[in-house]
Amino acid sequence: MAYETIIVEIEDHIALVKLNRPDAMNALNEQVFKELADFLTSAQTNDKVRCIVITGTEKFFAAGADIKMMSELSFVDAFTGDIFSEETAQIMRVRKPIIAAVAGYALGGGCELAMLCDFIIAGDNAKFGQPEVNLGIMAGIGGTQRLTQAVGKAKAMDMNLTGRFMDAEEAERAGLVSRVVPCKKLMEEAMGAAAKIAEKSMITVMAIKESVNKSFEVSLSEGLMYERRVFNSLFATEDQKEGMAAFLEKREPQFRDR
Ligand code: DAK
Repeated sequence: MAYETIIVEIEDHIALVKLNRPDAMNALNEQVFKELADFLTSAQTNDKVRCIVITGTEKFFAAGADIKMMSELSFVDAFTGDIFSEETAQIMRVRKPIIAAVAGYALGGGCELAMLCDFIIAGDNAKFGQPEVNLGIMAGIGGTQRLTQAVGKAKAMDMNLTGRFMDAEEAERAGLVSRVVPCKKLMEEAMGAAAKIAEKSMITVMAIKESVNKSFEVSLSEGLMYERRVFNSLFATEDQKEGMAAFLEKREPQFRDR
């Protein structure tokens, strides 16, 4: 599939995906989600990709779903078309790690896309928000769910009901983002984090991602049991032997994803 709304570069086992609708502040339409889902699904089986970074520009990650596209939708269109649902499901099925590198606006569907990633690194000019309420609609891809899990009820209600934006500092304090760095250093930081992940055992990395995500779906006791079972299973890998041998021999491990 040739992409028009995203630009993909793969280097050193990192796929850098840039949202590319600059005239509309990277507003998300069906084409963007289809292209993103297509690439991320293909990355799953591409040995050249061990970690993915999704980003926008220095001024905007994405200013939300495309309001022009949505403005003419009827209830029947929205209900039967069920836009974005298959693509977001596909993105959720990606087992390789995905980092969102967010500078500037991440609003509405843009904030939700960032939250679909495994973690968010923010530039100090980042602004997060769920301003759908100003348009007479509400969040529809996790802005009332994932945001609440990330920042708690008080801030999620505040952001969804008032439509106010949260700056990078507040987002870090609230647990929405993992790190805040000066905007100019954002890509260096995000690519550095991706490089660290890319050098680990892919089996271990995918097991960790799956296990953390499990915590959102099941009770604590079930989650702990799941974690224990996966932990035990990693002792069947060559990479566990290599990782521990390397530590004891005071050298860098050479993981082979076996
Ligand atoms: N859609 C379309 N175009 C947008 C846009 C958007 N979300 N955001 C910005 N643009 C366009 C503007 O129309 C403008 O285009 P031109 O007039 O130059 O042609 C250009 O980008 C620059 O925007 P501004 O002139 O407004 O720039 P400012 O710096 O003054 O303001 C801003 C930046 C980000 C504060 C402002 O543009 C803004 O408030 N944008 C809208 C933010 C917003 O309301 N986002 C939420 C959209 S609703 C669904 C699930 C989820 C969703 C939908 C469906 N289903 C499951 C079905 C999600 C909904 C949303 O995200």
